[in-house]
Amino acid sequence: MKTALITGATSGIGKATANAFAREGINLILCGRREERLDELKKELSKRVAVYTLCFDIRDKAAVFEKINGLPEKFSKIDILINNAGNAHGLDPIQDGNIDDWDAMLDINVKGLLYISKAIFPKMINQGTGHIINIGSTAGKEVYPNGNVYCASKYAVDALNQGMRIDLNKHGIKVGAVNPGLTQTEFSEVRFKGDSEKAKSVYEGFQALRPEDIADIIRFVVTRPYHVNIADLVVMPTAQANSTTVNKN
Ligand code: NDP
Ligand code: 8X3
Repeated sequence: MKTALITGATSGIGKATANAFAREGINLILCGRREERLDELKKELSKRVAVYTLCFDIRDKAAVFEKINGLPEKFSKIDILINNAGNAHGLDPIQDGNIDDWDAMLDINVKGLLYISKAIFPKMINQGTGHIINIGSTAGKEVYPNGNVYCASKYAVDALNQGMRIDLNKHGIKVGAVNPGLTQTEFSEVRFKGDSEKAKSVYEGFQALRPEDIADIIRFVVTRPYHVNIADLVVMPTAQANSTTVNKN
């Protein structure tokens, strides 16, 4: 049986992926900051697979290494890493951007992803096998108005996805990205700092992707034979043509 570590498993795409993996019989290490949600998920998914939870802030470098290096023997072999934790903070013209928001996006979406990956690389290299999936975004393929620093963080994920694939190639480790378009999760709640009306309006007038749609694709990606690596995949709602063209009625 394989084991997957999923960051940002308490909500949205990460949570849906945890559910999809449990149905696939993949054991789980679930990460996030909201302990209660991790506990609930563990209770539910333990009916199907072995589940271990790690509660920490991905920005905390020491905590990342302490938690990953302290995994119990049963969970110490990690076959699949889903680098999913992340959010947008704010949607402002760059000249009006909030520096704390910039720090949050770069510290979580880029540096946090790097810390987690750095803690797990040695395990996968020792095993001579492993699969890393980086959750990028359409925002990492095309910049949109006011997206500036969030887009930069996702362009960085795109670059890191390519860099990891090149440097880990000789170790037999698969690396690929899944880049979603508009997906209805808690993403916009976080971006707009709890303004639920504003968050809801992002997904009004068209059928956005559901987190389960992305989870199903991630499940497909990790269940391909070893010699098949889906390196970079972009998925949008049918109503979305690019970052700025959405068919709303
Ligand atoms: P959610 O807000 O629903 O989920 C974000 C997850 O990230 C939560 O589980 C949260 O857990 C975790 N997280 C955030 N900050 C931290 C932190 N500092 N330390 C640890 N965990 C953290 O959003 P999504 O599911 O939509 O987002 C998941 C990924 O998908 C992100 O990388 C996002 O950029 C990407 N994405 C989303 C799209 C969308 O339209 N929704 C489209 C394209 C990409 P907790 O708060 O418990 O720590
Ligand atoms: C999330 C998609 O377009 O809201 O990465 O930035 S978008």
